[in-house]
Amino acid sequence: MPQSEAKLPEEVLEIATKIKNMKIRGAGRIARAVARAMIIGAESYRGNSPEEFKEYMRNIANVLSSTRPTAVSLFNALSYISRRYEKAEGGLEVIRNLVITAAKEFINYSLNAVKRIGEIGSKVLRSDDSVLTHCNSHAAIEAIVKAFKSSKRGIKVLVTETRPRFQGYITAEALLKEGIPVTLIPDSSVRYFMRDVDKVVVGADTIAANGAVINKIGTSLIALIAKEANVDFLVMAETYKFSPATLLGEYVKIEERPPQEVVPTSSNLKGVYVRNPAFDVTPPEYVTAIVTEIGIIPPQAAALIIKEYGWPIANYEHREIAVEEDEPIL
Ligand code: RI2
Repeated sequence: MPQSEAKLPEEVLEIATKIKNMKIRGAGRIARAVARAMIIGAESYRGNSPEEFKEYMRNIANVLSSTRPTAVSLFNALSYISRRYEKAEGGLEVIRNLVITAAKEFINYSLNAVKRIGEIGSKVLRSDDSVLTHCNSHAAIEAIVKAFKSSKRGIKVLVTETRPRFQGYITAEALLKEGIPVTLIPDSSVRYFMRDVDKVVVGADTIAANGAVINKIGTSLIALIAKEANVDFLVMAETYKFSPATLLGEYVKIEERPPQEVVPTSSNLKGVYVRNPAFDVTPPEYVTAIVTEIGIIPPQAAALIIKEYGWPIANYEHREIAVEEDEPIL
């Protein structure tokens, strides 16, 4: 049997499973993880046909692209890599190297982009700002920590719990480790606290061509409350979080995760329908600015970023529906 049809490397499947069950999570980290999986896949190929190798890499990319549907960073990473080897000619080693080089380039680019966003984003924060953040965004944390370390020692942070997966705990821990004063608050208390907030700083999973920000569920409610209170709402997002396909009219698929994340199976709510969307959409008019690695832009400039600095239009799309929406699960 050709290796393209054979079992894919265990390590690659493990990365896919970890993305699916959110052991690997965060849009940037997911993108770097699929790039790493492509490297592992390329290095593990034992056949000798370049065409069969391409088919085998396609299979790996398909497995990776069926893990989670919303963060475009995953699809942009795969497209960046596949664009390099799909049309290439040459022997197996030439093609294999193209995959590995492109994947390494993506990982390096991504790590540097997060750092750069930290530098640019940190300048927007003032020395005694009270910042509110939601979920766990590496880019957002990078900006807050960088600001704090560059002598803006008065900064303090309100962190939402971020139900149902409580990623706010990871953020609170990370900020605390840097010595930043942190207060953890329930998601539902955001309006209660907004009067004490100077800036909201969040990450993004995807940014659409019209500047709409797709981020962790609850983000749009926070944006609404920030707007009401006249508080700046800042989004930290690498350019590979911008979705090229939305420029061509495609909608962003919102992931619905298992209802058991919301209600434990042990509960006695038998027959109750439970919905668990992981993300929501914040319209551009609620976003003050988006901080990217190439500079700060108004959300209305999202289409320009896609056109000028755009990542190749994703060849990949999510092929699996995570949850049957209309089945009672308990
Ligand atoms: P960074 C996360 O999604 C959160 O929604 C977070 O705001 C976003 O990815 C961006 O994270 P999830 O994977 O790339 O927790 O900034 O569902 O780390």
